[in-house]
Amino acid sequence: KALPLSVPITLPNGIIYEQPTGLFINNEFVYPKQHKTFAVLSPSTEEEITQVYEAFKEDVDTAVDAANAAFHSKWSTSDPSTRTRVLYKLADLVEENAETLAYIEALDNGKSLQCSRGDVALTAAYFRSCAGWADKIKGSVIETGDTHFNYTRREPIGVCGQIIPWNFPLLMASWKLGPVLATGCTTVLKTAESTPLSALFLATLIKKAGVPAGVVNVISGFGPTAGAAVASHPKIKKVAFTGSTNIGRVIMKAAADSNLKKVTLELGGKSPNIVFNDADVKSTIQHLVTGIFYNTGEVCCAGSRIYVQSGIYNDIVAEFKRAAETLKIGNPFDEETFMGAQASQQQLDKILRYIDLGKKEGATVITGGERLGSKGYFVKPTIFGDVREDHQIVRDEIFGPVVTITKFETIEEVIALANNSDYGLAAGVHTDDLNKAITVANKINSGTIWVNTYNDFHPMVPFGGYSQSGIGREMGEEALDNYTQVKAVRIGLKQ
Ligand code: TXE
Repeated sequence: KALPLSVPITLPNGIIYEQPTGLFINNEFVYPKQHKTFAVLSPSTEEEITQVYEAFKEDVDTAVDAANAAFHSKWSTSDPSTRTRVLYKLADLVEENAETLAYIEALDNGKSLQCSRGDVALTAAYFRSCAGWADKIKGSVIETGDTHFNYTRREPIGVCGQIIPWNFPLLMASWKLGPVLATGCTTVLKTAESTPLSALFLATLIKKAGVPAGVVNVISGFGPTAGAAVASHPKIKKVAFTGSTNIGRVIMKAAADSNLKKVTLELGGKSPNIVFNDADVKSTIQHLVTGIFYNTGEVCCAGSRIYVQSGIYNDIVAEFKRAAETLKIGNPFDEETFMGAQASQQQLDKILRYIDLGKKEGATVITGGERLGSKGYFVKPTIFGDVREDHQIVRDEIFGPVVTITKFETIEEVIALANNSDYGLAAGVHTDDLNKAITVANKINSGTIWVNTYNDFHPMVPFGGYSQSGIGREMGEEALDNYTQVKAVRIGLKQ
């Protein structure tokens, strides 16, 4: 029996909602050509939530054709206030459906409601911020003397392909779709295979907000098939990817080998979180906890390498251990839960493998170091001490609630330690001395530095990686640059 294009799902709060299962193309949910489906699991129960339809290359072609037709409609050339209006409306609709979206996300990704509610709030805030940008995209007039008149235009780049991960399925969709809608581009967005549900639900809101057909197309599917078809599509002018550094390389190669589409990448990290002797212990502990245990550590900019100055080291270790041990882990729908489940069996296995490796490498487990229970992908908050810089648990992105803690003496030493990484996504600095904070911030090789805070996002503050953590920026004015290109017009004037 064929899977319907939408199925009723009962959420743990008793609300029944209609979950779309098809591919969202031209503002309609449609069947893929092959009518194949795949299962979506709940990471907290390991049970199937529903099946959804799977896109392959031929479906990507259909979606790109829709996006291409929409790009050549009035959408990209009419008064930008049209786009402002739909973005404001979309932000309002996200807020009106906030609880449903938060529950879908917790069900599909396993994260706690505390986290998913935060994601929904940031999603609405980002769409609203993009609404404000839509009519503020400007070119310039360039003076070269009276013989010529020169001006530039910032034109939308065209059809985009966007590939997102499973750790923030809704929020990453908003970081991708916001600039598309603000600049007048169109897109085919592929969700991660383990978490397709919230973006499909968001698609219903996109239609309700008045986004014209074909502007946003959302497909569910796997990386090597649908994802690869997006990255190498000849009609896609720009690809935006968030995911692993390895697949980032694959995307860049596919872009180069096909049509040299523009590429932005938001990849992995191994971000240092530095605590100086003069830091306020209470608030710093809070930021260390948020840094590594928020969203079960499945955060690209997680503060996964903690460096503490010797004078405060013992206090911080004791307090941090205590804080980790009092965090509530478990059922994502329990209002008290801070950490829900890891997003997938694959992710659980990877984290447990690294915990094992850390023990074998000779590091000391200060707390945690094991799975919690046997049903659902739960891992105890884990702190490793006695680590060496060449340990793999200090070098590799684990993408879970696992952190290393190391003692240091001087500013110079900790800057060198912090920069001893292939990645460069984020860093934290905790100190009461602003001069020290700025000195360290200037010398650290990363796209974001948080001082006396961590994992602290704002729609106006750009985010992205140095080194192997990525190319390009999301949010802020910088995000718009990736979706526009500059045309220079030089006119010879009759003398
Ligand atoms: O990532 P993938 P995985 C890191 C994290 C995690 C590891 C592996 O360390 O443990 O990566 O996760 C699509 N062509 N991050 O294997 O494969 C895929 O379908 C085109 C950090 O899940 O990179 C999904 O939509 N697309 C990260 C997306 O890429 C392809 C978030 C991410 O999956 C593809 C996620 C291909 N050949 C993982 N292969 C972050 N920066 O936040 C896969 N995909």
